[in-house]
Amino acid sequence: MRVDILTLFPEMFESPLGCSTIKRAQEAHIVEIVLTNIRDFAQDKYRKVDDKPYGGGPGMVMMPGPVFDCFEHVQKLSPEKGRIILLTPQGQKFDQRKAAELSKENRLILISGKYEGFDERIRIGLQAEQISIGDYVLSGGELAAMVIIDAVVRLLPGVLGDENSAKDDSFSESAGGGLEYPQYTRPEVFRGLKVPEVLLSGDHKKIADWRRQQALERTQKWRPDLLKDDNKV
Ligand code: 6GU
Repeated sequence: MRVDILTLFPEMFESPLGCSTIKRAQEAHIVEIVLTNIRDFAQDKYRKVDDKPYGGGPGMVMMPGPVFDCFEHVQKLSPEKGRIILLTPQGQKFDQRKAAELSKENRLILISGKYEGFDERIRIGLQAEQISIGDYVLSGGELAAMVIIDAVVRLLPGVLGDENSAKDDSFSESAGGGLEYPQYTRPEVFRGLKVPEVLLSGDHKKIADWRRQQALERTQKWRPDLLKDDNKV
């Protein structure tokens, strides 16, 4: 997969993309992530990329010119058209289902801007789909882009060491769209708390049944909203 990120703050991505799972996925050439600075496509000598909103009001709005020029430059860097995503709190809410869907694409083009917003002609002209990561406002789309990349990249074949380890994730199909079952590792007793006997039994059928039951119980208790049909992954 190729991921292009258009941003005013490419340096924000260095650490999250340069560590751990995403770093390894890039080194293994499973994903290629390319950052492009929108400001490099500013059209005046002050490198201006935002301006006051027509009609008045607070804050600044991303100008269409630099974003369009940057986008057109980036799109030509690879033959694949790509799925074009605008990061905005007005977007569709990102979830595990969307992560799985995006992980099937060959190319993603993520555009992050400042929170007061994009000039509307950017959304219309680029025919971008809008994605939000939740109902709160961030000061920019960068953190949202990183969240999406992390959730998507770990689903790409070969990224997680154990091919099964994304399968039982919370929200995944095998978790019934609910939360994951409880996990234990050594030691067998920690500060008086013992590992449930069933997990030491070696009875795989019993263990699978217990895990399913536990997953359901904790979902009912902690996230009953996930059990509604329209929330199923
Ligand atoms: Cl994608 N952008 C911003 N600025 N705020 C957000 C968001 C995105 N998703 C949730 N809040």
